[in-house]
Amino acid sequence: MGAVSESRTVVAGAVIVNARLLLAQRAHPAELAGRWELPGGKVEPGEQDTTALVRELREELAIDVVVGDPVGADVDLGGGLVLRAYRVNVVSGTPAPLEHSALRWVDAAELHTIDLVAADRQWIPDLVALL
Ligand code: DCM
Repeated sequence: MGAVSESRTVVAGAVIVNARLLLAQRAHPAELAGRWELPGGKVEPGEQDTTALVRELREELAIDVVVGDPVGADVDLGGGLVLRAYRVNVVSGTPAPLEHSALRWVDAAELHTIDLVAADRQWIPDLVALL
């Protein structure tokens, strides 16, 4: 029995290695398929953001990460969802697209040209500052 004002957080991870950012290509739903995002997913009720992001990146990319500082501002996705990004450092594994169509590493110039999902576009200046 949740309050009407309750919102659900979606966490996303900014993996940066050698001045390149890891992006993942969405496979679904149809309106987002083919567009690129910072990988992540929904925080479960009662779960911490950091725990959720570690879990999601293990499930989606087969990597273990340590979650760092937030990146940019929260983005209102509508429908009671709020999207939040964090820097993450890979501690083991090599990213593999277990749930995405593809992965790619982009530098700052490429980040401006890529077809990001709309919500993630708001972080471009913050991400460029980190690259
Ligand atoms: N989402 C997004 N940008 C991301 C990750 C997720 O806009 N980097 C959105 C897409 C969905 C919702 O969050 O509306 C839940 O994501 P998913 O379908 O991956 O669980």
